[in-house]
Amino acid sequence: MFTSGMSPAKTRGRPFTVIVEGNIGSGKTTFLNHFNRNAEVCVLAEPIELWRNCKGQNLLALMYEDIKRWSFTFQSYVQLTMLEQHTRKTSCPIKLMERSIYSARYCFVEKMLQDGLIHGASAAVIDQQFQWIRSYADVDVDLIVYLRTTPEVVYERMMQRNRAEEKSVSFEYLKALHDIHEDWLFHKTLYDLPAQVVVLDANLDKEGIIDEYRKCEPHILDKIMTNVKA
Ligand code: TTP
Ligand code: MG
Repeated sequence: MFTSGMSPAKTRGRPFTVIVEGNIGSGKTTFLNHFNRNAEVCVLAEPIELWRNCKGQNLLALMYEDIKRWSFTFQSYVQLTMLEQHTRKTSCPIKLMERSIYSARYCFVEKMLQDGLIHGASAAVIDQQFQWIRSYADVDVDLIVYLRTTPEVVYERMMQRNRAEEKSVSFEYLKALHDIHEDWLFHKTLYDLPAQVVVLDANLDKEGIIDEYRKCEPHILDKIMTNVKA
């Protein structure tokens, strides 16, 4: 299941940090909820409510209404809110996050760049901020869980979920995002990987997915003792 070699966990001074990645609708929130009942795990769901309400402004809706106009504003705010989650203090030995500054930059800004939906100058500013954050803030992670799906499955789920802001998201958009996630996390040909990757089959239905999630438990929960001792 591991697709890259083990690197020593950098657990001193911060929790063992796991980021959960995968396409829109791949089940990241469901995965987090599975681990939420564990007292040792600090679960940080994606700050989507902040994106929907930044001082009364729904940035997520604005972004989908006119991506070219709002891509920079939206991605800047995503980066800030992700930084806040990466650096949020917790007394738990394990931190589980939905997404990260890495996927915001490597998947979403990447997609916008590919499509000419973000100006090169705007992407450059996001990159400079991203590089500064990586150099001066502790946004290191210890494990990436990749919820691997097909674009067909996530498109179906997204339609069923029916988030108001996502009505305009096309199959082609999800397919392209899928390819980017694959290149980054599976083929490992796009950008760097901040930690080793565990790949799960997230196409499974509700019953099957719990067994698949359980496969991840040792990789996450066994870190409790390691981290307490560190
Ligand atoms: P996701 O981050 O994929 O979260 P989700 O809740 O849809 O995933 P899951 O079902 O697996 O829990 O996407 C949330 C929305 O925000 C989606 O419409 C894509 C958008 N988004 C961006 O446009 N840019 C970004 O950098 C991020 C992180 C999300
Ligand atoms: Mg979610």
